[in-house]
Amino acid sequence: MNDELVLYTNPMSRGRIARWMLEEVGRPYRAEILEYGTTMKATAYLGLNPMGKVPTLRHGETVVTEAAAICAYLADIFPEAGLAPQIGSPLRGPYYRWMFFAAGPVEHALADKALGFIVPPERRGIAGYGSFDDVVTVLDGLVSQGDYVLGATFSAVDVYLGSQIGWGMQFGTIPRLGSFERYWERISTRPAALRARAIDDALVAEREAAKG
Ligand SMILES: N[C@@H](CCC(=O)N[C@@H](CS)C(=O)NCC(=O)O)C(=O)O
Repeated sequence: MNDELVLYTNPMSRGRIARWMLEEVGRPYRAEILEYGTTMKATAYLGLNPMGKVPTLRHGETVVTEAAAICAYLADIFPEAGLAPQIGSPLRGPYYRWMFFAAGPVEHALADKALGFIVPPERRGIAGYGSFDDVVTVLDGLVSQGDYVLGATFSAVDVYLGSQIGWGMQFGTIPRLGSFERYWERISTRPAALRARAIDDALVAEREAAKG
């Protein structure tokens, strides 16, 4: 059976989240670097991800798109990495809860923030995330109650949600609250996170050097 892991990514993209997760899992994988507007929109790649976006993970014949789904898939398919609570564990509910909260309301809220879109107060009932401030308040409480989202144990939800918080602070779409800074410091200094960042940073540097 072909069970090769291939990450389709660009070093300046959410593909960094998937690479971090792959490094946490610790299995060999190969990365294919795609370019914005060209190879990402080529017919061959649209067959894998019709959105023409990165990241995409291919595991043998299985194709997974969406950074959150890639994190959840890898955690489940490689349980020995200990990155997701087992089904039946009392932590499985909170794990789903915060993974989906991060992939839906949080991603939406941060994208709207970056685009300068503010939900009119009288329409908050329609927006799944309510208001940007509500999302920040919930996240502040979440990362203040323990070392990780699930308390004492690091999991795939920290890779995904943590990336949104960390890169949100870097891009100025999320406030630099003390709780966020401390949480990001805790998770982004993990060996797997450092390895992933070094690989993508080196790819960015190579591309800058090639441009001259
Ligand atoms: N919800 C998707 C978002 C993916 C996404 O928007 N990726 C951006 C890079 S961060 C992209 O590929 N943009 C290229 C394009 O839309 O042409 C995920 O979480 O994977």
